Amino acid sequence: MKITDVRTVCTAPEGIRLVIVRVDTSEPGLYGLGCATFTQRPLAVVTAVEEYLKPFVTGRDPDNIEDIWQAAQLSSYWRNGPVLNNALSGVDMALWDLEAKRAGMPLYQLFGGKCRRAADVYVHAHGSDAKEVAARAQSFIEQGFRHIRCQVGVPGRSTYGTGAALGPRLDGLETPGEWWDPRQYCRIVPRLFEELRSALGEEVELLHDVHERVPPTMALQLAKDLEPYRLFFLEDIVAPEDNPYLRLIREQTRVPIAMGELYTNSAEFLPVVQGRLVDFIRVHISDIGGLTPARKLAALCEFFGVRTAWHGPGDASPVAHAANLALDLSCPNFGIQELALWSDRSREVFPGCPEVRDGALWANGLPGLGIDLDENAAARFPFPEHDFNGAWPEVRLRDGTVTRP
Ligand code: GCO
Ligand code: MG
Repeated sequence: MKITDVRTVCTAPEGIRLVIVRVDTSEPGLYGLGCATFTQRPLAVVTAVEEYLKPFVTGRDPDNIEDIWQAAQLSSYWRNGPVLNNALSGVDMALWDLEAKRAGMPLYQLFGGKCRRAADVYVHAHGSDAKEVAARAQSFIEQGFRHIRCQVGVPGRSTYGTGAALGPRLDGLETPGEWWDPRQYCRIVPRLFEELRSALGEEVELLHDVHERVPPTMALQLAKDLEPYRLFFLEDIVAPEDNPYLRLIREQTRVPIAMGELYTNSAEFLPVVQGRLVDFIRVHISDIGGLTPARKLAALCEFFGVRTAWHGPGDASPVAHAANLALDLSCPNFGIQELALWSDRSREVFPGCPEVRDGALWANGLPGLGIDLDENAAARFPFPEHDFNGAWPEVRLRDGTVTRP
């Protein structure tokens, strides 16, 4: 058997740019799907797949997943960046999908079988003030969810995770941006969780994402201020570039730390796992090159007592979620799975989306990733034309300094 074709399919059923890779084989009707979504630079990934990976892997035996991964990664000499890793992930996930389809079993079975019946998920309750967040969280609790990420708008500021009203745009700059104030945010977040605990009680698990938006020592203070509210985890408290601060934070606070959606290579995640500096690893699987490296990372984490919490936002496609789920079900050190709920549009484009029930994600038991791609439906949701092909808007401090988004 040989790989006969590799191509990308671009679609945006939720308005978020997704890139899917389909790998065809010489066996009629046998193909695999993978996720190659880097939503801020999707067209660069498409070029990497179509112009470089397609000619590189066409004609190879799709059974040789590890060899193809290693050879493709080294073929660019310079490696480990998000564009090439996402492209590689598209092919890699598709090869695992193919392998499990040929074996006639779900991918989690090929990975060693289920350690649990389903994967607990967390969902997003975001709002412009604490009352709105509490109301959304309450409605999720009523729908059976037990883990909820809560984000609140900082009045008049461009806050991650909320579409809260923005203040006046900064003027006097060549490119006016939205304005952000880390101190104001650090004062508001503990008050949010105080209100949430009194509105929702102790039973529900609450999570929060700092999104690397505050300087390290301010983040440490925030973690200490949040201790009384017993979070399930506090995410991306620092940027990957500030990894060494994690030791300091670790020594001074008992808040569980989740890190890693921005990591793209082992030089970033290895010291953090080895030093037991985090409780949860939150790598975005396609950003490190797909399932082949993610399986190794999961196993590494197991020996260091670090649990998995694979990144699962709206810009991880349902194909990526199916890949996450294959690991969630088969890895003993699973912690939690992030989930962005799918509308009927996504379910139409991706038949076989995992089922969401009782606060968890359930696999459908079909061979491979268990998910398909309806290309006609996908074509009805082309990429949006605004936003510089996906690039994120600038966020700036009050004096105009550009800051992390
Ligand atoms: C999360 C994330 C995302 C990212 C997004 C970037 O869900 O934890 O921080 O929302 O911001 O995936 O494209
Ligand atoms: Mg995050």
